[in-house]
Amino acid sequence: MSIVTKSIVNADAEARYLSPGELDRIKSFVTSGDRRLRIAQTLTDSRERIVKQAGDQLFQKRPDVVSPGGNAYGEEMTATCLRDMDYYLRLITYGVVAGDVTPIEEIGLVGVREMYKSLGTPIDAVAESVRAMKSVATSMMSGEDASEAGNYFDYVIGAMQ
Ligand SMILES: CCC1=C(C)/C(=C/C2=NC(=C\c3[nH]c(/C=C4\NC(=O)[C@H](C)[C@H]4CC)c(C)c3CCC(=O)O)/C(CCC(=O)O)=C2C)NC1=O
Repeated sequence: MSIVTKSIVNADAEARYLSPGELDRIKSFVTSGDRRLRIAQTLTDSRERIVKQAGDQLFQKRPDVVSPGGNAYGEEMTATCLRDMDYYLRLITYGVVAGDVTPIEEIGLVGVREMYKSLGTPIDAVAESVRAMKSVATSMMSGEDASEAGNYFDYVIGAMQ
């Protein structure tokens, strides 16, 4: 839910006008809109390159995951691993557009430890893949955009620690 919808739901539950604090938060959501949309556009346009380069970095850093016995060993499993990276990049674009990490959390982070544990996927290596995507993606952006975008990547990485 965006901050706009959330504020309206909260205010209406108490049959009151939006508070100064709520209006302030909505204002900052609106004024950061151009930046957030620009970031989402860059991530969307460059998704293939981001996933590919970050995947290469991950497999160089963690050759174990693509070696015999590794969770992403073999063409099909490696493709599934890259697909998961693409999933997280997509969820990050949702968060950036919403200006809120809730969609990332609800779609991709609730129960994620248990899920990867049951798949035998080392979650620290998934976190490493998101770190690599952050580095590739933010290198395509100006300083302030990079720092804003970085927050959403960090949120995902933090949830996987
Ligand atoms: C949008 C929300 C969402 C997420 C996040 C998601 C993740 C997800 N990753 C999966 C598998 C997998 N995920 C990986 C990923 C990796 N293995 C590694 O060693 C690497 C560290 C890593 C890549 C960075 C692999 C290799 C599998 C297949 C595991 C298997 O089938 O044994 C599966 C099991 C079912 C399937 O294969 O599709 C799910 C549900 N699905 C979703 O709908």
